[in-house]
Amino acid sequence: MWPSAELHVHIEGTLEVPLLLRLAERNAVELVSSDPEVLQRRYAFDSLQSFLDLYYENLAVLRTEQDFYELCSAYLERAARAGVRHAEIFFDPQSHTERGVPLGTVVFGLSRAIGEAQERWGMTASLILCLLRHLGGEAASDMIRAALPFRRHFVGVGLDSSELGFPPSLFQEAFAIAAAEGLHRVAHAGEEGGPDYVWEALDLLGVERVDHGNRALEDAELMAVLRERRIPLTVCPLSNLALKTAPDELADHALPVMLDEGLLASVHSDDPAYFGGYLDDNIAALRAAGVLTEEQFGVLAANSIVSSFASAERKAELL
Ligand code: ES4
Ligand code: ZN
Repeated sequence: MWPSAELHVHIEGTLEVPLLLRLAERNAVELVSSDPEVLQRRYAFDSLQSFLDLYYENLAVLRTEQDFYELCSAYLERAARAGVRHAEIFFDPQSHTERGVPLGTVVFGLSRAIGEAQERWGMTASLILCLLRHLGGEAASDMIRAALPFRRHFVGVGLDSSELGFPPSLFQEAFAIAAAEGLHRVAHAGEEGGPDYVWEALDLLGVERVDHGNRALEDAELMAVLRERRIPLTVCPLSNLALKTAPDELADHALPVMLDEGLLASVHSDDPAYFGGYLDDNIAALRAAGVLTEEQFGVLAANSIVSSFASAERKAELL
């Protein structure tokens, strides 16, 4: 197991069925069923939107600081076992504030778990605040402004949720506010959207990293820019399979092409509770597909560390 950095995981997407049931009971939130098998069977999708519908439905069980702490602690413990030495964790504050959960409740719970993971396992982790595309540009700007009092709890801003119809251009003001605060900037692009979404994320939002980016391969000029500027792509193979944003066989995934083209790609888990696995499971599935050499797995792990926002000292320690 190569020491790695997890750079593309949504904390709300780490909500496993047993914890979902426990939190639903504790907070008196009614679920469609109390049978874990029935709930687990719903974790089957045919598109990004079909997944997002369930993801937003389930996260309604998260209400208190303790809930967010337990969610994040469980993730970090599992990630440590997967060889993750540094994690940059997405959270979707609008999905919580919209339901009346204060932002402080979310960030204090998550931050407490991160502090403990550092003490327990010497793991480093930080938070990236993700803006929800489907709520639009103005809501995104309002969210980032409302988050500034909590600035020390996160290192960057990201962009996620439904991609098609919500291009990066709508979020220029929010990302300009983030940039002025010295926050790192990343965005999901090229998952379902075409190369034009990746261009916009680079040119209009100034992102330093592209989440997914699979469809960048359709544009040779874009690939050259990503290669020359060393823009990382955080690739999520099991997510792509689950959401049908890649061919049905992992052996046909674009990842080997990305490496052959000299792109700075690394492997991540996205929403591991929903897509069938954590970082180690993604690596194991790629290994089973037999399309990457052991040396390339080493390159992918090193790429994850190089692509992170960890300090130069921390990167040197992990490489
Ligand atoms: C997501 Cl896989 C994916 N894509 C876009 N937004 C998301 N939020 C959580 N998982
Ligand atoms: Zn994602």
